[in-house]
Amino acid sequence: MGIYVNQLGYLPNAKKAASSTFPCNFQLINAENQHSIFDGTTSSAMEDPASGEKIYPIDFSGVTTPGRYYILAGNGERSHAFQICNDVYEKLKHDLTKVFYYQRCGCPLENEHAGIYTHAACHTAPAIFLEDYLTGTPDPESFDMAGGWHDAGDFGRYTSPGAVALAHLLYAYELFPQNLQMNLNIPESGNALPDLLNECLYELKWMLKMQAPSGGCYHKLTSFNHADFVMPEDDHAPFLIYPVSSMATADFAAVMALASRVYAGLLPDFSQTALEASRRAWNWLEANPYTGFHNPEGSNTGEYDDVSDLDERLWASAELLRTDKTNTEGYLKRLLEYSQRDISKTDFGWTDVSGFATLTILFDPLHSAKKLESGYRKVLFAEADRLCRLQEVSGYELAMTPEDFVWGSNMVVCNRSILLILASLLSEGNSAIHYREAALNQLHYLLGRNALDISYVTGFGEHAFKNPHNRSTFADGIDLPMPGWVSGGPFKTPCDPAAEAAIAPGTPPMKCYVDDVGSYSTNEITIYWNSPVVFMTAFF
Ligand code: G3I
Ligand code: 9MR
Ligand code: ZN
Repeated sequence: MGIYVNQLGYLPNAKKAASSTFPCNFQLINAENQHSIFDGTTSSAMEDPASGEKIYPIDFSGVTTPGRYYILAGNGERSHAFQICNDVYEKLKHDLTKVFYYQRCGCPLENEHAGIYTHAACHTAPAIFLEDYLTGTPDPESFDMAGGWHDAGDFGRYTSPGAVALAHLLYAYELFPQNLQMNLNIPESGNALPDLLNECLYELKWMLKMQAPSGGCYHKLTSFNHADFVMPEDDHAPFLIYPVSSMATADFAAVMALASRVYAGLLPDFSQTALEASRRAWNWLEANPYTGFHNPEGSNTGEYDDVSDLDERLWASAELLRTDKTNTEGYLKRLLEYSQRDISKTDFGWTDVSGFATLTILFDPLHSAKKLESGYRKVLFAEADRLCRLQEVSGYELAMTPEDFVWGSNMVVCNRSILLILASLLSEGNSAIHYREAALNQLHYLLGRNALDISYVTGFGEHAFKNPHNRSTFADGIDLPMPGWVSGGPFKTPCDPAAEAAIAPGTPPMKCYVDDVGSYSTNEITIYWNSPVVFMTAFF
């Protein structure tokens, strides 16, 4: 039995809703003085397929007075406490962004910037090619590949996931620069750049090292197998440069074009470097077909394999068309060609980046792809309307079907929120409000309005998850993880020993989650699960 709320809270002028598992009369109680300021009754029951629960929705949108509250039912059940206030997501936005600094590889994290979460420089030894490692080449050529962000709870650094995380962050900055000026207290703070761009630059500079002389980009830089649960500086396994893949190359081409644009007025030299790297990657793509990626026998680091690179090529062509005016016809030709293919146009994850193409086409002030705009608009609104319908039949106003709870389902939730935000930005009047509310509902789910009554962001909410599958969190001897991490979240077919032990077969998808450090398939953290939420909070 429970009443589930966004445990962080609500904006005063937004819709405010909660989910109860039982019908009741309820009061909204001021948590400071225990006075009741509102009373209401749950609405009629809804069967919620993703959680297997019968849900009785609660609405208290009428309350707009800032304060700290909880919901109290007639039977004595109460919800977690939450805020109503104007800057309710400010600190969240800051901490969600700060964790990218904690993922930095190749430099020490000093007390001045990292607080208690310090560690020595990690993974600074030169890397060698996988091929040389496998064949045991004596004295193999080695390369300085240091830098970038650790991908996740592991120490690997992978080109495509890095590009996707950067894309969420850089598009957020491009759309809402005024909301992303926060000081992150990182080594570069106080220079001429906003800290968000300082942090992204740390990853971008590393990513430039991932481009081979051919213009193609290496798929990943990892050890042969995942490290034990040690601090990063205690992991001394050799780091290996894996072969070039077309997926990595196309994601690289796209994100470097985007970066070239975002940094143009601020760091002209870097902007030029990024553009040239993007063009070289594009030329490689034009000369080379799809190349998949598979781990060699015996290796277990992330695969990030993709059966198609069309969506990546689509994104690269759209980005370059917008940014690079030296080959307009060449990019447009490919963009038209890929656009006609039967692929999604609305995803923002590592397997499917097509939504970034839609974003860049529809938000280009130069209208570089003018004749494609109406088609892309239609596709975007069709998907936004589908998501609105999904959340209308969900007891949690969540735009997910039971099948959508894949590994990292919270990313699916958040990327859907991004799509709804884009629909809101492209609409006016009541439609704009409608899409915005739907987008915000997804944040409420993430922060506690869900069947497990849990906030999937560390440090935010009375019942926030605490045990991410993250090597440094485990090995640092500090009780709590740093605040601001987003968990991967429920996975309908969990596949790690910790989750298999904790989750009974037949558990509904929304409940297939365990806050256990061992559960990599439900409770890991990654850079590209945090980045969409930075986008969301920057908008809200
Ligand atoms: O693509 C299929 C889709 O067609 C199908 O409908 C769906 C049904 O389950 O599955 C989809 O494939 C899933 C794929 O992710 C794409 O979402 C796989 O089942 C699922 O196993 C796969 O999980 C990935 C996981 O690695 C295992 O490969 C996660 O997305 C990905 O985030 C995760 O990434 C790991 C890295 O390997 C290493 N670093 C940490 C990171 C996070 O756990
Ligand atoms: O810790 C690893 C995690 O970061 C990855 O996402 C996951 C999938 O690649 O793999 C985890 O490592 C596990 C490995 O795959 C199997 N042996 C146990 C490892 C975790 O303790
Ligand atoms: Zn490292």
